Amino acid sequence: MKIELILTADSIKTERVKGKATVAIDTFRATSTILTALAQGAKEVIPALSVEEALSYKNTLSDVIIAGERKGEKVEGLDLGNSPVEYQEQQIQDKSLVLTTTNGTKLLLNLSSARRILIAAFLNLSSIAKAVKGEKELIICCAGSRGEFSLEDFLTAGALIYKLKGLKSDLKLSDLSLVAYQNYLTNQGQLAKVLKESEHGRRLLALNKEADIDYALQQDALFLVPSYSEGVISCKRKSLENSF
Ligand code: 3SL
Repeated sequence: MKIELILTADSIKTERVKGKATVAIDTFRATSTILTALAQGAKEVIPALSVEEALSYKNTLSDVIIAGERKGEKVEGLDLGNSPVEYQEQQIQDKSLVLTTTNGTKLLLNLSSARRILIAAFLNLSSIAKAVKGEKELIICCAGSRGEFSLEDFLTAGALIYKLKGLKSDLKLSDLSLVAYQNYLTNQGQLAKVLKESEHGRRLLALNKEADIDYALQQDALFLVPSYSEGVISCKRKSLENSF
């Protein structure tokens, strides 16, 4: 299996991902939030680029929750922000969640030409590794932050490669994938410390969101393989059996 890595949502080119199997990562916090909502029984998650677009779903969908952030904070008028720890099963179950975030939703929309788009974070790495192990080529796509590299996404990519190495012996890593893997090996015993010192970690700490960081760093707390297709993220119910 050949593995490539793209560092930011902004650097995804339609032609590069067209027809390919991809894994989308925005560990702080969009993909962690999406996984949490689906684990709590959300029917589907619909990424929206703007707050206006997200709110428009109130008129077209019943049983819908509108959520999202700008500058890390819940947008006024939305039902929820982007803090996975604030999501409650009673509120989410059987609802459609429309989510608009700064980088994560852009990542998914930029991947639209891919053949397969799976949603990953530390929370579901083993499930994702098992789901992609039969692919000949895989592109791991990180959201990054406002067009820049983000360490938490890079380390999540490295951790996914680590899991894949445990399942397959024939990995051909691009140089970036190799560095992500090596960086994960170096830091795997101190992820919380390293990531609380990172730019995104410091920004979340300043917003009193440390609980989101600790939550998002729980490896394999969820056994979900959500995929994004035709504008909607969904998850086969069967794969929810082992969650929590
Ligand atoms: O940009 C995003 O998609 C967000 O996940 C970033 S934040 O942690 O909510 O600020």
